[in-house]
Amino acid sequence: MANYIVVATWPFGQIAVKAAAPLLQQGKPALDAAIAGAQAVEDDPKVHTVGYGGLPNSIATVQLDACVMDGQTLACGAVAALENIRHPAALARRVMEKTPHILLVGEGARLFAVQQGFPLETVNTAEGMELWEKRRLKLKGQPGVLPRANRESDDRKHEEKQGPGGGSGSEPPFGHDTVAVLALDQKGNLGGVCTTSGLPFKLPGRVGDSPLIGHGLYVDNTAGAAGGTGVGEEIIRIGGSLTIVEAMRAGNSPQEACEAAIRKVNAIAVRRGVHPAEVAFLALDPKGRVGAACTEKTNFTYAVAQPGKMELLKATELGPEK
Ligand code: SD4
Repeated sequence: MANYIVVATWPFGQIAVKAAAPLLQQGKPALDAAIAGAQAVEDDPKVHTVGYGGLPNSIATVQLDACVMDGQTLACGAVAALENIRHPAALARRVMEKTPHILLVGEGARLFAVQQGFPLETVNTAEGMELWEKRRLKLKGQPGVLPRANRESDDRKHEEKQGPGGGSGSEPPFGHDTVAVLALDQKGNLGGVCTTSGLPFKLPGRVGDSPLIGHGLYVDNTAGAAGGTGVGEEIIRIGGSLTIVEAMRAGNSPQEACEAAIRKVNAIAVRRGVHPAEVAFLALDPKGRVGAACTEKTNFTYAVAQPGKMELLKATELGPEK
């Protein structure tokens, strides 16, 4: 039987693994499958935190962030604060393949997209704008607020019932959610993608962890793959994904590596007075073992597809050490 596995963050990760698994089944490379999975989420207007229909920043503009990484060659590419392009993950791949660079931002990234034949589109949707406007009135124009401040009790009730992302492909809560997709193909290669519209109401030009190699994503066939979601500032502060991959290289399982990274996030969040930090990590090693952990009250779930099986699992939640 074919031997592959693909994992993706949050309940809408099910959309990603459903799109990616058939490609892995056909023997396609991990990176192709991960990008196809991520793109299915980018295209879904019901997912208001990734790609088309993502929630805008403080000036009502949707700015998208994404990166991709190939575990065999360590080739990687990324785009950040990208406007008017629906598929930032595919564009990140073009940066990887067609330029000597790794990260293009803002207007430069958009110009490169046009040169590469990507259509310029309005990625705001009426529904996304309506949600944004509703919350803007409640926030009274405070710019750049982090998810906890963005959230309302209705989001929390929704999450208590269904978890963030709100059931398969349905309405996610307002605060955050990124799709990180990690795949292991039949040849034993790892590939990964991280794509997001970032924090709603972020300041224009704000870049989170998601397009930063080593932070929102890191993939290396010789150690493993990891992706992050949650408050990007707290993930960047510990170099989240690279920390996890290096812990796997040192002999830890993906689960142990994710938990160690969350303990580190927790300790720093307590020190800085921002606990709970709202961070989650997902990891996959070259043997196909999966790990996932999150900070308290994050209620992080992730989708897993492998031959003959698809599941939505709940991550281990860790509070600060007493
Ligand atoms: C960011 N990490 O822009 C992203 C947002 C996110 O769950 O993942 N939210 O900071």
